[in-house]
Amino acid sequence: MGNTQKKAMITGITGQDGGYLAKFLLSKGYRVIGLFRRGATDTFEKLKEHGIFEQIEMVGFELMEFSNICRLMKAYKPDEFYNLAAQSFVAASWEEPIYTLQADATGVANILEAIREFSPKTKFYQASTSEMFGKVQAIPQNETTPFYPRSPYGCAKLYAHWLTVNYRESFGIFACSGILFNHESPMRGKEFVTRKITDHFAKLHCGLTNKPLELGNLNAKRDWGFAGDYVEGMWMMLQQDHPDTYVLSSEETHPIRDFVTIAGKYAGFDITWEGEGSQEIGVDKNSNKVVVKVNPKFFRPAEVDILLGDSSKAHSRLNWKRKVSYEQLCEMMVKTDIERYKKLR
Ligand code: G4F
Repeated sequence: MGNTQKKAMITGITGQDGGYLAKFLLSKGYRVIGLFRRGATDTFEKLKEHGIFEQIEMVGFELMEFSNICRLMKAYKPDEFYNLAAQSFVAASWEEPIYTLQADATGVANILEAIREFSPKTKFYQASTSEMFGKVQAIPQNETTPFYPRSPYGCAKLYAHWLTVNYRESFGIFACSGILFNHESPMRGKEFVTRKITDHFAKLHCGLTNKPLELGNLNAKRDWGFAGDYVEGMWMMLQQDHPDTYVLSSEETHPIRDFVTIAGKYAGFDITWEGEGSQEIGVDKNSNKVVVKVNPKFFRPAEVDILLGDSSKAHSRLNWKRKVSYEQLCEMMVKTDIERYKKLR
C-alpha cells in the first residue's frame, strides 16, 4: 500500500462510535490514528472487545489544547478527520454546561482552525446530532427542519454544526456535518437509556440483582438505529464529490416504554404496565414482580419529546441504508449483555 494508504484520525476513539468506525476503516485498509484523552477515565476495553486495539495508532491528545491539535495536524496531515469526541450525555450537560460548551463547541473550533492553518485538504466529519431539533418544529425531521435545542448539549452541538457549515462555505474546507439520530449497540455506555435497560435485564436474568430497573420519562420517543450502520454513513459522506450535511436515522420512533417491553421479552420477562407518571410500574406477568419503576430523579429539566428522522437525502445521495432493525438491535443488546454476565460467572 505504501504512500497510497489513506490516513484517518478519529477523536473519541474509546467511545461507542470510535470503535465501530475504526473497525470499519481498518477493514477498508486505512491507517487509523486514534486520539484519546490522556487523563480520561475511559478505557480501551471497547477497542479490545472489537479485537482491533493493536491495529490502531493511539495518540494522546487534548481537545482544549489548541497547540496540541496544531502539532498533530501538521505532523500527520490526515486524509480524513472524524470528530467523535464530546461530552455526549445530555443529562450531564445541565450539570456541566461550561465543560460541555468547551468540549462540544470550542473543541470543534480548535480542530477546524488547525485544519485551516495546517492541513486544508483534510476532509472533516463533525458528529452532529438530532438533539439539535429538540422541541421539534416538524415531524419527521430532515436537513431543512429548523433547530430548537433543549439542553446545553444541544446548544453546544448547534454551534459546532453551523461552524462546520461556515468553514465549508468560508474556506472551502471539505467539512461534513452528520446529523445522526440515536444510535445504539452492545458497546453503548450504561448511562444511556437503551444500554441501562439491557444491562439491568441481563442482571435480572442472571440472578445478579433482584432490584427493579429505575427509569425517568417513559413517554419520550426516540428514533434508534445500530451504531455499526451509522459509522458507514459517516465514511460515505467523506467519499462524495462535495461536502454537505446529512441526516442518518432509522425512520421509526418508539417510546422508551416500548424498548423496555421488548428488551424484557428477550430477557425472559413478560412486562405489563400499571399506573401513570411517576407512579407507573412494569410488572413481570410470569413472576408477578415489579421489574421496572419510575424514579423522578431521572426526569430532565427540559425534555425532547419525540425524534423521528427522514433520511431520504442519505438514501438517494449516499446510497446509505441501515441494515439492523429496531427489534434486532434490542435483541442483540440484551443477548450480548446476558453473554457477558454469563462469562463472569
Ligand atoms: O439514552 P438517552 O440518554 O439519549 P438522548 O438524550 O436521546 O441522547 C443521545 O442521543 C442523541 C441523538 O439524538 C445524542 F446526540 C446524544 O449524545 C445521546 O447519544 O435518553 C433517551 C431518552 C430521553 O428522553 C430520556 O429522558 O430516554 C429518557 N430516559 C428515561 N429514563 C432516560 C432514562 N435516559 C437515561 N439516560 N436514563 C434514564 O434512566
